[in-house]
Order: sequence, then structure tokens, then C-alpha cells
Amino acid sequence: MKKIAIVMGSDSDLPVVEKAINTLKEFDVPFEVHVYSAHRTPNEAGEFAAKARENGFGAIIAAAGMAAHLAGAMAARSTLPVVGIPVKSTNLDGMDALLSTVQMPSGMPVATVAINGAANAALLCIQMLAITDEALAAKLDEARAKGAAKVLAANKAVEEKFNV
Ligand code: RP5
Repeated sequence: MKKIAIVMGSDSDLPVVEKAINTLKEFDVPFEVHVYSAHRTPNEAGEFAAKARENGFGAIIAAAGMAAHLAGAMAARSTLPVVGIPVKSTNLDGMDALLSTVQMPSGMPVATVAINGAANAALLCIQMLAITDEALAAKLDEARAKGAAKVLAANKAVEEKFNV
């Protein structure tokens, strides 16, 4: 199976990124985690992205806050799918990172998840791998069924409490 690369702009992003790490672990998807900054270590960030395909990665998750250019910088150096996580790290509530991540020029896509949406970033990458992996697709179906059962249990409890 291809590995997923998880790259964050600072180790201060780790509390958010851990949700992606945990999701990949739940699905037994191999991954590597790195700290590279588009601004503070541009050479290392670019080199990592440029070599990601030959190094066995299938997709890149890039998490950054503030002027969040990491996902875009990685997309510029690789034709692997890049999933951007805008991290809430300032008093702009993550809107700065969201707009910096999502507003890519045409020809250079970044699939941007919600602010701090790290679990969805991992799930999106798992869904990409599952295009050609039936066992992984079955695990996704199972997880969706569990999620649905949880909502239906909550619905039952609410209905019983409020509906006559
Ligand atoms: C971004 O700036 C990082 O991704 C982080 O979210 C934010 C703040 O970084 P630190 O000052 O905490 O290292 O580049």
C-alpha cells in the first residue's frame, strides 16, 4: 500500500494533526510525519514534495496555520494529491489559514478540508487509496455503518425524550 505523508508547518500544529495520525492508524494505513515549513525551511519542504512519489507516497497531507502556504508549496512540487488542513492558530480563528490554503490558482489544486479538519484529511486520503483497494473500501463502509448507528441511537434517545 502507498504511504500517506503528513507534513506540518510547525510542531505547534501537532495537537490538530494527531487526529489525522490516529485516523490513519485506525485504518492500518502506513504514514510518515514531518515538520517542514513553506517559509522557514522552503528547501526541505520542496525537496520532500518533489521526491514524495518516488519515495512511495500516494498522497500528501499538509497542515499549517496563519499564512498557510505549505499545502500550496507542496502541490507546486508534486503531482500527488495534496490535502490541506488549515490550522486555527491565531486570533483570526483559522480564517487566515483557510483562505491561504483553499485559494489556489488554476492548474495547482489543493483539496482543502475544514479548519482543523484533520480526521477528514486522513479519511479523504484513505478514500483515494481505497479506489484500488477493496479491503480498505470495506473498512470505510464499516466505519460509515458505525457512524450511522451512533446517529440513529442519538436520534432514538432524543425522540423518546421529546416526542409524545
Ligand atoms: C505556521 O505558523 C505553522 O503551521 C503554525 O500553525 C503557525 C505558527 O507557528 P509557530 O510560531 O507556532 O511555530 O507556519
